[in-house]
Amino acid sequence: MKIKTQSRSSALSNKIKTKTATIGVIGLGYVGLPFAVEIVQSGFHVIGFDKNQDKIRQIQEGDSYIADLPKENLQRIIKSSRFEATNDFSKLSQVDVIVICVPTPTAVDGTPNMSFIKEATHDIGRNIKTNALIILESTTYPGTTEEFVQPILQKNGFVIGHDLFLAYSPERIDPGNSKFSVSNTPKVVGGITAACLEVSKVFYETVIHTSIYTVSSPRVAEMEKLLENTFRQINIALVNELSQICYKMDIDVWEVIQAASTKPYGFMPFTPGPGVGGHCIPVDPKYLLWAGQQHGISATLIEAADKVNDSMPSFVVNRLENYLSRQNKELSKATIVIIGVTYKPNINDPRESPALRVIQQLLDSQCELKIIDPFIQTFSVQQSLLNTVPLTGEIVQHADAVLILTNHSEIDYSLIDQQASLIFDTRNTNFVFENKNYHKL
Ligand code: SAJ
Repeated sequence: MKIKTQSRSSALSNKIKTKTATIGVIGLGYVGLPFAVEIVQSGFHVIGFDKNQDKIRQIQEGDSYIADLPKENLQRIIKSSRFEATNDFSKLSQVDVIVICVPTPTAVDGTPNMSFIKEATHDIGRNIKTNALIILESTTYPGTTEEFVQPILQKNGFVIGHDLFLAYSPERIDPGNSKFSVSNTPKVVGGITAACLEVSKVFYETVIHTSIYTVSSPRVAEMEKLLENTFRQINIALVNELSQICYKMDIDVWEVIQAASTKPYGFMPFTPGPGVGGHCIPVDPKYLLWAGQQHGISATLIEAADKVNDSMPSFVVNRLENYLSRQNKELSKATIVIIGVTYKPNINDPRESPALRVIQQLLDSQCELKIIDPFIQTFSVQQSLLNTVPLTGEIVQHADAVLILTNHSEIDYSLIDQQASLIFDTRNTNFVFENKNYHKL
């Protein structure tokens, strides 16, 4: 068996090294589609799979729905005829390597929703050929690859590590980050067997030319991703809680963080804000919390951090109300200009954005809102569809306050500084405000 396995995995490695392997990517979202483009650009034929026919159509029309993927790049790889997007999963029979980049949401009670990984794995099990490599990249609870994915593939008659290879490698896509991309961010990989690890290492070295860090098992790789993002969630909660204490003690929390950052070792700065959004930081720690609970350990630190981060939208609204009352204005009768809907600056993604929770609370308080976000035209807040409007001097002049929730670079902050009667900046925006009624978190 060992010799045959060796020849099978080296045959696959050779197909990868000679770029004659066909690569499949399941899930063409903010992780899968840019990765598929990267793989085509490194010389492979790629088939992108997604259940969403609209996405397939948009891709075929060269219309990129991913802010980090310029449509010119997408159109170029489509013209190269080395990329096809399809929702015909029977074409999985044509691929030698398949990367799974499907969503891994959590239910309201924090339970992992494995339906997307389950469906993708069943599609693969029904169609994939022998000697193929499957790599799960979706963030998930430790044990998923070995205890959830592997058994489904084995039920289709495969012997993992012998006639099918399986590994886990966490995606490290940072939306909006122009410095770090797939091709220059180190990749962590854990294989079910040594042969699985070897062939997945060859894949990443060939495709993204970045340093590959191998670990002893998929669950180590699954767990390290959760550490990466739970580390962020807890440290963001720390500075959020610090901002609440500093506010009460009339201490500038930003000055405190800047001073602490002078320590050249043992400290890493995070910034307070209106809360924590996106599809990673609010979600990934819940997998760690859930995994701990399954093993009788209640990860109280993660729960406490969630509570602090979740308290920030109300903290922001209460402070805004406080600033308005100093001008004898009532929040319920106020017109507020909101700057920024997305969960972080210079991207077009509003998912889980704390701005949505602030906006909801202000709407509940009967405020009139003028919402500015150059990256978003319409968005929904609890069943109601809202529109953004362009920033104008008139809108700012007639408002009782400007609330900066997401500090996109292209916003005209000087206009706000000159015309606003009150500014509450929850992001310590990189602009020197001279407005006499300027407050920051
Ligand atoms: N946030 C703060 N204070 C901070 C940092 C972030 O309030 O100091 C808020 C942001 O405004 C946002 C949320 O937290 O609402 C998440 O921000 P993020 O910078 O963590 O951005 P994400 O969610 O896009 O996280 C991704 C992650 N990438 C992957 O999971 C592959 C994360 O691991 C990256 O470290 C992060 O990008 C990054 O560094 O930008």
